[in-house]
Amino acid sequence: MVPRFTPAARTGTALAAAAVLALALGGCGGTTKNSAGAAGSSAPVSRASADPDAPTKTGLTVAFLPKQVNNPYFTIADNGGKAALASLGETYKEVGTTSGTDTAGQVSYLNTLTQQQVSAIALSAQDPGALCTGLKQAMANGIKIVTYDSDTNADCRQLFISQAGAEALGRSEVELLGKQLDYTGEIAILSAAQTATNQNTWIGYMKDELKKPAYAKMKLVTVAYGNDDAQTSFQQTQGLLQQYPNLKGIISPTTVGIKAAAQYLDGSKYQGKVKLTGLGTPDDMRAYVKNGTVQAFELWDPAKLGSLAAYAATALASGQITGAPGQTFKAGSQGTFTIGADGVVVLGEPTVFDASNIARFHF
Ligand code: RAM
Repeated sequence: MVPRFTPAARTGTALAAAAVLALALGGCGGTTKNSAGAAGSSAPVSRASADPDAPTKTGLTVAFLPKQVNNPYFTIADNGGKAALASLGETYKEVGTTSGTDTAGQVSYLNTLTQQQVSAIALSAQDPGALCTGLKQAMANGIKIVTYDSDTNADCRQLFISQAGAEALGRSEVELLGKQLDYTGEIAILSAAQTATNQNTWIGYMKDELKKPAYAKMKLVTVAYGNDDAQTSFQQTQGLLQQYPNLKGIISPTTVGIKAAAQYLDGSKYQGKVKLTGLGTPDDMRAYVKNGTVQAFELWDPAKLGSLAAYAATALASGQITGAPGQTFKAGSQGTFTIGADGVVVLGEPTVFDASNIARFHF
């Protein structure tokens, strides 16, 4: 896949690459491994020693910068962060763009937060490299950076709060669809933005899963991009079905995409015939499970993801952790979490929703 960058994003990526090179030339040694959900890495973020017993600082401001502010998924996630910060007595704010493909907009919101000297930023990145120059500048100014949901390159943040193991997520979506198709037929993926780190990581694992002998009769014909925009995702679904008349299934690893695809299938002759799975919220998908448009899909609890990001940001800003693997921090009623390789913290296992359990979930 050749990623498409906006001119601004391209400039950002080039600057980021230059910054990474400068760090490498500056003698910052060590290598880090690319792990589940991490976008790739080069020079590690410098990590001073942590004081696990340091008191939680008061008066902190943690800013959430999601991929897209008007995406219901991020409303739930960021409200989870807001509630966690309220329980700690810290200040929450949220800023961001209304488009999932406005990388230049995300960079500009980031730079404003740096000027405002917030204590920490929780970011869901539209692109793995484009924000790196700004993120490194923020970190140089003492601002702690936690990515959540969608990572940057690992050297551009202290921690990545991953919704679930990226590999398991990618493979399980293929498995969910395979079961429904008797492991036979043409399938397509309806993704979000072409540069989205999280979707691209999952798609990488989906393609790998499809190489297994069990999927020899299943063929991925294309990956379409709905940009986390309802209308674009709807049109892309329509386009897929027109272009591939033998299409038997669609995986949409985005809450906006799967909802739009379900909406399209529901009103079409393909309803129940073309299978759809992916990542959706139970509230969005309830009606489609009820009427048979969708059998099963999965997700984690977005509010818990946002909450965990807020606790992690607070622990970083308080000096209790620095982002090094093996360090632990407390996340209120969610318990204690351990930082893994490359500064990745995993929320937990996703839930598979179907007619048997969807009534129990409300988000
Ligand atoms: C969309 C966004 C988000 C992703 C979810 C599943 O809302 O693309 O990044 O994690 O779907």
